[in-house]
Amino acid sequence: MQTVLITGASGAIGTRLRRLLNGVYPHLRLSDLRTPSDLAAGDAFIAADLADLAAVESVVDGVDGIVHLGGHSVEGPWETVLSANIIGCYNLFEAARRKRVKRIVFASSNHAVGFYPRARRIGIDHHVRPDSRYGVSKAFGEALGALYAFKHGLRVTCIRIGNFGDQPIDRRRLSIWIEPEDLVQLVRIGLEHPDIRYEVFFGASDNVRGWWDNAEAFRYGYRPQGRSEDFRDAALAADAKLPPDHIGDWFQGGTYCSNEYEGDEELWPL
Ligand code: 15L
Repeated sequence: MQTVLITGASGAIGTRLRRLLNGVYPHLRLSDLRTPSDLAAGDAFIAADLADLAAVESVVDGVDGIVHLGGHSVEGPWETVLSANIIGCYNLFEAARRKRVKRIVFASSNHAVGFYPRARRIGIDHHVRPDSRYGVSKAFGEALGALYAFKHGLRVTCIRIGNFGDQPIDRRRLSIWIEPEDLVQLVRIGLEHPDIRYEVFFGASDNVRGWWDNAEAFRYGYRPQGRSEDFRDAALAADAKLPPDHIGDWFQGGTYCSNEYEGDEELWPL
């Protein structure tokens, strides 16, 4: 990897990752709709709208690998999700194919499988169960990644990111938290490991309360260092202040599940 592009470079994850990846590859290229507020002299930044295929083609021209963080990062109206995460994701993969980019690491989300109960341990062989339009867009991105990997030969890694940050912020996040350095490990496996063709990993640190079997990531050498239990007391104290949400508390996706919920509780556990 000589030149690596980070889309969504102005977002919370993008801002952190570009600092941690600085110096790892000879050239980092950054892109987003908005210019990062902390852009340094010498940073290679190109503003682009993912919904504009021609603009995306010029952003990906000449890069070897892409970390695709761009798009809408929470639940939203269909038009927003459609433009940023469905059309935008398609444009990114299609532009990468046309410009012969070798690898893509796609920031998927736990919300692609949010409708599994917390009582179930799941692996990547479980069907997707999106908990939101946003989760559907992440399942779409994973499917698109498989198409471009198996049909067009790109090497694609999808990381179902749990909750990214310096520490887990509540009970649910004790199960799905990932510290920034652990996400960097997974991204680097996706960009560098010689055996990657198409893989899906769970983006989680070493969480004893975890719900996910991350055997594939471990097989590629992932060794998470973050331990959510180190922050248990603060996370549980913060959790005690949250409003009651028996639907959100039942499912892995939390409030993404209880939001707009009209399902049949008599069918639980699912
Ligand atoms: C996500 O996918 C979102 O991008 C982030 O904002 C959080 O909501 C996270 O999931 C989560 O589940 O905590």
